[in-house]
Amino acid sequence: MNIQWYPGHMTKAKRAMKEDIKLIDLIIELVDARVPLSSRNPDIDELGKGKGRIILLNKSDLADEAANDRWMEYFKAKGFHVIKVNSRSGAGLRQLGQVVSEACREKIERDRRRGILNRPVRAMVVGIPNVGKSTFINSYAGKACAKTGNKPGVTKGNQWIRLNKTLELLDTPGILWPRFEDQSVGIRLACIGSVNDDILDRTELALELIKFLCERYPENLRERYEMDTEHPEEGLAQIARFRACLLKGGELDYEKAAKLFFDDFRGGRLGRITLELPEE
Ligand SMILES: Nc1nc2c(ncn2[C@@H]2O[C@H](COP(=O)(O)OP(=O)(O)OP(=O)(O)O)[C@@H](O)[C@H]2O)c(=O)[nH]1
Ligand SMILES: [Mg+2]
Repeated sequence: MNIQWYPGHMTKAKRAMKEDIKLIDLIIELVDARVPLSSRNPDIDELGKGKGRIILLNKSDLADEAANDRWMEYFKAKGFHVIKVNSRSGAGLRQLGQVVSEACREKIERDRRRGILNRPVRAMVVGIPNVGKSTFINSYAGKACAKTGNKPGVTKGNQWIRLNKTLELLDTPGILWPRFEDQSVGIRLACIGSVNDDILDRTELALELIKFLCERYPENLRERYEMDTEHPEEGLAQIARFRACLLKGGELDYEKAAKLFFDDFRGGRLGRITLELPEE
């Protein structure tokens, strides 16, 4: 499978990010807890040199709890401030204020030495498309300031949101990178809905995910679709039969089955699943 999605607004967004980085103190990077490594944009480390850094392990409610703990340890060991959150419910966000002051301690002290009191911390919220940046901002602000939606590419331009006297957040469009060196990264990002899947072969993608789940989470497939997980190559047909996805002539509608399957997976209806682990 060759997965690629780099629409024009992302080129613009990346340029804007390079400009805005001069104005900010802190980068709040959201990663998707189901794919914490594949969902990290390799450009951020370079771009964010010298800035405070916080990683939010978002959508942790959709990921395997044991895996979440391992990923927390992984990022801590790399020296990041990291919090496990669910931006939709707000779980975990209460810790953020404290972590922001820790991550910006140097800046706050520098300000104090120069006699600048109470200048707000300016943070840029970054991450790949659909990872939950705008949802996080709304949840943290306690009101709907930023537009959200369950598809990639909802936010098209930068928007400053002034939360309170101590923190200002910059919402940014999710960006990918022009080429995935490793196609398994592209596949994982497509599975979680960070790549526009109208341009993809959804049935092929579904087969990839079914294969993985048959190995790692067979119980989840059995429970949801009564699937015979010994035969992953038959998995999509089984889903089509189980959910009665039929074409006019009575043949199986694989395209529809794949769509239902991804809706189930992305909506957490297959249970809590993590697609990659730190040591892999
Ligand atoms: N279950 C769950 N869903 C979440 C969480 N955070 C965000 N979502 C959902 O994920 C979808 C995408 O959220 P957005 O906030 O629009 O994502 P974004 O990162 O701003 O996306 P772009 O603007 O396209 O880059 C929405 O349907 C949210 O409701 C979370 O922690 N848990
Ligand atoms: Mg957004």
